[in-house]
Amino acid sequence: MTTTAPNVLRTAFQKSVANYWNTNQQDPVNLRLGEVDGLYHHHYGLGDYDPAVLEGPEATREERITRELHRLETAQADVLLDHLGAIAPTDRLLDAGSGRGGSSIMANHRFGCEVDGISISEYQVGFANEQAQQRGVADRVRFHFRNMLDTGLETGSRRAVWTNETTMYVDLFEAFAEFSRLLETGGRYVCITGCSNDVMGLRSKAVSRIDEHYICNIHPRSQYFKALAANNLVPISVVDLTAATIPYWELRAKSALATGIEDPFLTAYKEGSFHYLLIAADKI
Ligand code: GPP
Ligand code: MG
Repeated sequence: MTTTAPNVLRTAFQKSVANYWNTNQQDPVNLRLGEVDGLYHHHYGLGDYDPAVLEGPEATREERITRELHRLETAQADVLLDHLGAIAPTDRLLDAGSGRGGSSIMANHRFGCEVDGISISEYQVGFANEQAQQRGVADRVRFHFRNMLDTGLETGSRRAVWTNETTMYVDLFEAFAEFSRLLETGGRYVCITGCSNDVMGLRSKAVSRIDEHYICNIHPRSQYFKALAANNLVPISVVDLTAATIPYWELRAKSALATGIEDPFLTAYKEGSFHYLLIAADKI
């Protein structure tokens, strides 16, 4: 059963974020990629693109680029799942900020486990549940209109929790307190995020443009580790994925689906003011 907790949207900020994702429904950069194989992602890509996609017949060039961008986004979700540790079919996982459901559906496919995804966008929850239905996994993968800061889910019920590019929408101390509560002892939290580089001081113009574009608040790298330590979450892996995500942005900049945010990402990564980071941490 999919469920809703009371008072999901509590602040003006949360309402504006929900409104963005509820009304931004015709986003071709996400829908055209999702249509490739029915896995709809709301995150970026990892790995080198095949330069051959830029060659060959002009008539099918855009289609080749779209498929390649989608392949890199799916590869990103696979890297996240690789860091969850051993997951049994009897385990329960939480996808905090589940978007249109791609990562959750991949996790169930890989591990056979139950996955709950939560989002503050009712549109996204509906879309993702429809995907689970179509794939015949709605009994194991469920999406709910809930707030990751106060999920209402059972304490200690999760073997793993992940956030795939969603922590820039929340206070990290509040979010990690809730994830820590939900995890069993020894359970794993995995985060892929974009974070600003404290070594460069305050946020760069390019990072501010990314915040403005998505209505988010990118956190400094240091905040992640302070908030993990404050919530009994002990890092086991920290992977700088910056170099591996740059090709995705370079290919996306050549696509007709480009949204205009490609240059700020490329500038921020290349100037060193911003990192694409994976952190895995265990609950003690
Ligand atoms: C990805 O979603 C982006 C976010 C969830 C927010 C910002 C992330 C950072 C790492 C800063 P998307 O797939 O909806 O974005 P787009 O429509 O641009 O592809
Ligand atoms: Mg996208």
